Amino acid sequence: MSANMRGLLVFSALLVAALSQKLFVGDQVLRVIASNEEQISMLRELDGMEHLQVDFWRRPDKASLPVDMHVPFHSLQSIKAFLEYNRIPYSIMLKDLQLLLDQEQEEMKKARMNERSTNSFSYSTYHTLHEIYSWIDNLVAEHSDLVSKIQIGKTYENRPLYVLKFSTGGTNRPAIWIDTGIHSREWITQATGIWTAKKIASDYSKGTIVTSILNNLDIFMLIVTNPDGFAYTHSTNRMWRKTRSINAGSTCIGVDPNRNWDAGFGGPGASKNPCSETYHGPYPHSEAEVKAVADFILSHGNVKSLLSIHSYSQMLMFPYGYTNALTPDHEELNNLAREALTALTSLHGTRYTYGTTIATIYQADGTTIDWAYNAGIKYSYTFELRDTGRYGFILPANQIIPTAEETWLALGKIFEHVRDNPY
Ligand code: BPX
Ligand code: ZN
Repeated sequence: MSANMRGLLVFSALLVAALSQKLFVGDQVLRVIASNEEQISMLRELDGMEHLQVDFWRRPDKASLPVDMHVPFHSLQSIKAFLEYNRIPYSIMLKDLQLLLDQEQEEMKKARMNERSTNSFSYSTYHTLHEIYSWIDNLVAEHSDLVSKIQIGKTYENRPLYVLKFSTGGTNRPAIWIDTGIHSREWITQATGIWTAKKIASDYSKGTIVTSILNNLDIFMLIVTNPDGFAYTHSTNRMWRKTRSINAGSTCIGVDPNRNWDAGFGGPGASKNPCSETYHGPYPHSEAEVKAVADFILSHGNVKSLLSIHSYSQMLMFPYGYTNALTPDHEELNNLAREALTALTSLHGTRYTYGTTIATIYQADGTTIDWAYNAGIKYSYTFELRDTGRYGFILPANQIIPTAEETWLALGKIFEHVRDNPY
């Protein structure tokens, strides 16, 4: 081991020991190219095996899509031997996850600034829950004629769930719902949500597309949809995805909030194993965070579009994920996706794929957008933001603004379509 590397290890340990952060020294992310169904099902067997602790960053489904798996240092030898023995080709995407996490922490420390106004906030940095919640209060204070904060409920650990409402009046206008961060480790999504909310608030008075949108529609944004998980990604385990609820009869914590919705709940595109990252939970809407959103949207009764933002993979998807059946609105949703992505790509050349969830990424049961669509919300989409796996969930902070800017162009096309196609 070089002195340099030893230094880094000591540095990592010191940096995070104070916060009792889980370390990922020597952990790797492998990109696995399965060539047939048999290999796919062998990979699937690894899901939720407690001793191996394989964490799928992109899950096995179609042989055409690579599988990305985060493998802890302690099981690297056996996983690599397993892949080689079964002649499943792989490459190393990230050769030491902790090095990337150390860089991310350093950048966050450098960027600490005063947080008294949304203008001095650093949009090109990742932030803690506390910082985001005070930023929300600042935004509301600075635009009190346009923006308000609604508490729609509390999390399992009793944190408030805050929705930003952008409205220029009317009574229960047709509305667009945007949620980011339902999977807590997808940090680019909360960061994009923050930038987007600031953009909406500051563009309104400028006579832009936002003006005509907000003269017709309300926009609701839930920026930290999974606050317990998000706080945990900062305090303890950067790679946490699920909620933080205790599972009866298991030592494993948390439910996948994007498998917990009442739409195809419990099917094969989710896991019954509480130790899996896609555990669907004991029953639909068992998670306080999911129930709060579902209740709010249903009681509002006039939501016309639901946009649920994830990362990574660069995809724009629409229902369904739980069945191969196409919706009656397939053509329209598909055309709008294409139009939105033409706009997105025009800015930085970022390429997305699009289509139904099941055809584009994999079968997923109990997802937000399928529930929304079945609840009558026609324009229901999921974005999978940058990247395609080079950095995965640890997207460098210098990509926040380019990501938010290009996503904004796609959102604009969807907003306009919703405005111009009342139903
Ligand atoms: C997202 C929305 C609806 C159906 C599927 C998705 C893909 C999403 C998931 O499996 O819940 C992928 C991700 O964003 O969670 C990334 N990941 O697999 O960790
Ligand atoms: Zn996700």
